[in-house]
Amino acid sequence: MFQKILIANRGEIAVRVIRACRELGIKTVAIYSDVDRDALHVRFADEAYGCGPPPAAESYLRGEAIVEIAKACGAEAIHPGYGFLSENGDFAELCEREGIVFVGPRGEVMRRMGDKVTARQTMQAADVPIVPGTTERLTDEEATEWAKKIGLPVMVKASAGGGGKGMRLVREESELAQGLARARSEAKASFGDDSLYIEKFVEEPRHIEIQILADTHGNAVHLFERECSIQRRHQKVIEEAPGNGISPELRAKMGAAAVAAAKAVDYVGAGTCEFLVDRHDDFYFLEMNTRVQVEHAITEAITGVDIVKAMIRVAAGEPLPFTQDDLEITGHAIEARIYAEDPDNNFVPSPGDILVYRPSDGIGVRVDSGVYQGARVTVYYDPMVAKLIAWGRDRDEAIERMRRALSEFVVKGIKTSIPFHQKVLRHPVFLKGSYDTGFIDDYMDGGSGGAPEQDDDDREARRAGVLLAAIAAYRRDKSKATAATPAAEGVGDGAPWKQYGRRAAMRGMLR
Ligand code: MV4
Repeated sequence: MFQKILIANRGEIAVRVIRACRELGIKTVAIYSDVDRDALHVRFADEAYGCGPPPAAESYLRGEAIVEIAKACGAEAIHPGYGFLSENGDFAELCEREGIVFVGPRGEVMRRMGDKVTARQTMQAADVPIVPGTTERLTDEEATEWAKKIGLPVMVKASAGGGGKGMRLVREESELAQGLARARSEAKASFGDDSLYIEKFVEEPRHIEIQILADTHGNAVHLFERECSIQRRHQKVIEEAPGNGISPELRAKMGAAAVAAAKAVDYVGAGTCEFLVDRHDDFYFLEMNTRVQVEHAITEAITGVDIVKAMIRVAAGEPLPFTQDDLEITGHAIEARIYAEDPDNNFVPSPGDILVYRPSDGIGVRVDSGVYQGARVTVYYDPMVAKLIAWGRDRDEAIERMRRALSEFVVKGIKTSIPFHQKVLRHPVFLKGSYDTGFIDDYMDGGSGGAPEQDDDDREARRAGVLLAAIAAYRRDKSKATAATPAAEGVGDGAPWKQYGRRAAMRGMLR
């Protein structure tokens, strides 16, 4: 096992990795930019070194400087967390050349998955179902021909894209030329690569992803699925594990597909296969994330597996300590990503000093924070300040715990997304678990808190029908369930964190 690891990241994920290292008896090295000198991850680490000015390109993205720090302080491995250098194949190879273990798959594997056309070819060869469409880089003429062959609507996607960047929906033949031109110029500007491919548009899909773990001895397992359909502008807001209404058969099929994907590329470490699931329960590979993900904690909650420790162990050459048959799902977990954003003002970032910070606690609650009372949230990095994870024996209990935990969570000095989470956690469609990736646009006004965005009339009408049915079903369920769930309504209502703040202030607890 390693003696010392450098964590090439900041915030809650750096703290998460440091915690895993501490349990494994590994010394930790943090790096920090000039605005992060007093950050939580620096306080948690055994050693810390400055890596440059605030912009990430001049600090957390300086691969060569980071490898030099690792070599100078005697760290044998680098854990990249998520974001920053975590999916940079060149950085993984730089580490390898310099004799430092990169905690993750080989650079070649990251590049293969990072390029979506190559990823689709790889998955097709491994018999993993992909969204029907093309598996080559297309000229405009080829794209037009294929769009007609596949049948509209289609998605035009950038091969270098992912996560919703460089993507265009084309519903009519007359929109095709413009869709192609826009996707191509956006891809060129964002990625310096304007290769495009086309997929059949999957209507009202759910985002279901499978967590995998693989070691250097040829073992690969899946840790079941997470449902991440509650997204706003391709940013996940709430995730749950397991997914809603995923049958054991579908789970087994998707798990086997994800393991086949991992084996096809000799994957090592933690990874995630993202799938779209349509209303017939057909599933299609979208992309593979070759890093630990923000939402890994809900999988930890339902499996008991410490994913970050596992990825460090396999990076050190140890075999996975369990087989697929050892793994099972216990209960249900939900994560709310708490962002320093103002949900009443179109989610604009809300930087500032955290004047009061009292995270939730108690049975079934986990908080992974990147901040503390007195810390400053700057505009330089991702505005996620904490993850709140609630576990329950079943989904209803997880929801009740999440509502209770959201009502306890106190953050003052900056705005947070907590009030938005409280609204989602009370919405009948969410409670029913019958949502897809359109949830926030269709039911939460796109999250804007204002007028609903213009939408297809037809879809609106269909949605209205679904909503009325859901509310009726919710009322029926609730009248049946009131005895069992007396605190379901009311706990998270109003603005309880203000009450907590006021009471605390009256007791003289606030400075
Ligand atoms: C799609 C799709 C429908 N059909 N591809 C968005 C992010 C990127 N990972 C892929 N995305 C989508 N690709 C086809 N062929 C719908 C989406 C999509 C989506 C996917 C997952 C989670 C949220 C989403 C929100 C809007 C669109």
